[in-house]
Amino acid sequence: MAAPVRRGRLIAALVGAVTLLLGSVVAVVAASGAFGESTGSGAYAMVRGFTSDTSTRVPELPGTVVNVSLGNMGGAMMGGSSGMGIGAMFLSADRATVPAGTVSFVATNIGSIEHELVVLPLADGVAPGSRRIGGGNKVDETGSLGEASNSGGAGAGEGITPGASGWVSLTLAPGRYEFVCNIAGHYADGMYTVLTVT
Ligand SMILES: [Cu+2]
Repeated sequence: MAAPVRRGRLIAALVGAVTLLLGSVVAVVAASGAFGESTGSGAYAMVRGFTSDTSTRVPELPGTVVNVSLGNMGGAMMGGSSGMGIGAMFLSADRATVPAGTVSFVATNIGSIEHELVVLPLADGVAPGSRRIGGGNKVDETGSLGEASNSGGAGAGEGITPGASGWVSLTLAPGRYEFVCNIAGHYADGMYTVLTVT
């Protein structure tokens, strides 16, 4: 009678060990998943919250307003001394399509270095991000419809500083447009998106 009891205990112990092992694997996977997330949307959300404190006062703007976020991972937003560098950059708009006519863009820098928004025409069938990168690690701005690169103001300037916004109002015909940040190297690092005007 003793042997089956012992075997039962052994099985119980084995099941317990396997359960523990599985539990820790699940915990590790969950932790790494959470970490992967936090370098993306988590950090992004954090910075978005932070920028609601921005001192930039954006005036009432005409037409359809498109809010554009300019940013980069790493740098000051990750603590500055992490040694992670600037990291991947992004440019995103809160709408993908707008009706033709007056469109106002508010570009807010939620990153840790200067950025800008330049609006370029994008031919049919051409993917955003596929412009040739030329001298100075920039793309050709020929045909630009306008830009928001003035920290705390309208139109062209010296770049939008971290936490600040710039804006520009344009009259857009139906078609496709590519938003780019044309500060050296930023387009290549992912700062572009597409807007369709209908
Ligand atoms: Cu940029």
